[in-house]
Amino acid sequence: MDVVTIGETMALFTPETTGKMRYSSHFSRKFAGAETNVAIGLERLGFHAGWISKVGNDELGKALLSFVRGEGVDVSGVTTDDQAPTGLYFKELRTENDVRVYYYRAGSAASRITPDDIMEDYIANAKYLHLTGITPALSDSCYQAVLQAIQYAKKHQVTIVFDPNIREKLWASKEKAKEVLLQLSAQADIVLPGISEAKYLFGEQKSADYGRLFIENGAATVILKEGSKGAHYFSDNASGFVPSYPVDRVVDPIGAGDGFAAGILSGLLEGMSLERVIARGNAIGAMVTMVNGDVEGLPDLEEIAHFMKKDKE
Ligand code: KDG
Repeated sequence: MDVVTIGETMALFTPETTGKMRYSSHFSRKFAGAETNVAIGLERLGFHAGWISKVGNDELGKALLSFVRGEGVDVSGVTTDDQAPTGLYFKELRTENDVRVYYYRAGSAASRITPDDIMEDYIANAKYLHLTGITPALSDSCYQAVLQAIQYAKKHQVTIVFDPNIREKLWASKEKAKEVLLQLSAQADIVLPGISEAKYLFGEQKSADYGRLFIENGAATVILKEGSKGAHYFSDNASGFVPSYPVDRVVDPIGAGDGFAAGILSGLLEGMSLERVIARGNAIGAMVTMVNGDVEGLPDLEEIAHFMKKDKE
């Protein structure tokens, strides 16, 4: 396994028309979750990812599992919970610049992931452990499961990549969110915050100061995303900025950060330089925004090469 990830994937409903969702009566049903977005992104690029989760013993859980399996992700670490349903998520595309998400996931099957669901061998056999700040926000048992995974990763020298993915709706308070996300950022080798997330965690600072603060907090490498502009990187001995790629039209920005993470992980697995790794992450993030759905715009290697080359012409 190249990468193992842990988290919740939900049935995603998107209205077929834009505007206020209250007037929509037709929805398309897709599946999405930050962690499987990354895992599917990696599979498209020719790598192998495994996903640890729980789904409900219901129709959406079965469909979700076969969708993720069908994309090539290893789902042997996913169990079915008879006591709780698969979570739901609605994505309201009001306008191009106003996308809102609504969760119906409290008490979902995935929120019942526990440390017992984390298999030591499964983590030990991966090269990277990908974690997000979403999973620890789902419940205390999910938080404990994440800590368990970190412990196994450290024991077996598996590199930890952490994307804070701050979802304020899921946290009881900003203080709790900050405490947990800083704790997890400190455990990670590579942290992938967005600039607004860095601000959430450290207050208003200059980009270079965010890099320093994450490194002082414990990370070895920080890749700070600045949306459509590109990303800054910081490590003990290097720092820089890699610009992003122009986008024809943003259709749906949700999932771009996960595409970015898939690009970063795939580039690292290929042994690329940090600058090339980030260029690929930027390109995939940009490509994801041009397609409706979290995973539908994730490219394969040929598509990504074409997109990156087009920008140079
Ligand atoms: O990054 C995209 C995710 O936000 C989306 O897939 C839903 O996992 C999700 C979440 O918890 O917000």
